[in-house]
Amino acid sequence: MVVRIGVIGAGVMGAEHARLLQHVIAGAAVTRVADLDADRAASTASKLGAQASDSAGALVASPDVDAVVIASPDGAHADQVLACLAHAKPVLCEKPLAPTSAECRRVVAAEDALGREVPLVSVGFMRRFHPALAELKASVDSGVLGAPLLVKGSHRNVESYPGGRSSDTITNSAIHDIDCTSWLLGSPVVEVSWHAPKPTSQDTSRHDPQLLHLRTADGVLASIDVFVNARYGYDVRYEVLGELGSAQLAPAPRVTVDRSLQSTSAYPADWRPFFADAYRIELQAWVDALLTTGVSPLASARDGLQATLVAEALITSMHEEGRTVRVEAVGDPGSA
Ligand code: ISE
Repeated sequence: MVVRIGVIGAGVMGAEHARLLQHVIAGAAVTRVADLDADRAASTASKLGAQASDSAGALVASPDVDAVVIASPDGAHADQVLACLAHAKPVLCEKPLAPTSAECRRVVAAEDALGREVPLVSVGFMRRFHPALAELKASVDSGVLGAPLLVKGSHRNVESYPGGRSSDTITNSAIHDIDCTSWLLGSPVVEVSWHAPKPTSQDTSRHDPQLLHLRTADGVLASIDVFVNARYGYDVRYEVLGELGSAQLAPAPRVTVDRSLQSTSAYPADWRPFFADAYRIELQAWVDALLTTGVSPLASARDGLQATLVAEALITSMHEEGRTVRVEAVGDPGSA
């Protein structure tokens, strides 16, 4: 059996997901592609041997689509997920589930209202499937570090999307660090504070870098720098410091070239090579679930809502001189 997948959004991530689903992921086939740019949808579909749909809605409704991947602009996510729920089709929505908690709550409420035993919504927090981060989490869970006390993280892009604001850095990029920190520690973020140095001269349109303090219910304090115009390379770092030890991601470069008294290694230009294994493992886990129990091991709609609530608290702190802001906890089903 093969899961027939429609991909909404043929930009950087949509095209990558479509390529993986068509040529790498077992048990999946891409049948439809939709994009606001009809030419881009047509060219992406043609390369895959799929059909281009006239709209996201048409793709979701199409009888040759069993499940949907959403990789459209963040502001379109919630309505497109709601369309998938209306057609009772499983959906993997790229992060964030939505940039506002109000939109996320609409999705959670709609999924709850279906009353299905198996949720339909998965959210693409792919770092949970990054082998090195999974090993880091295993170190924390094993107790070898003792009780975690501090987390230090860095999330650095070479250059930002044009036209982004300081809040977009939080809802679009730092949303990964928010989910990843809580997932690593197995404890929700309960309060935050936002800080920033003078902005880089490379992009004065937003606070960049930003420094995010996230405190979990277990009392661990995470300090994460997010720098979307770092220029030197795409770089993600994590260290967990516990009472008895420390564990951190090994440096990412895979190859070091030694020559002429130099030892050099290259940084990737963006997240796709850095997290290539994570995206592949995440997609395969989602498709495998669709072909068996349907119970997705990916992040849920509630995880998406929780991450966006933390992001909104950080934005509040940003607008209020970095004061500490409490984060509302997402309850169990039926309480969102
Ligand atoms: C992008 O959407 C991602 O998901 C990347 O992992 C992140 O590093 C980047 O900042 C986001 O824009």
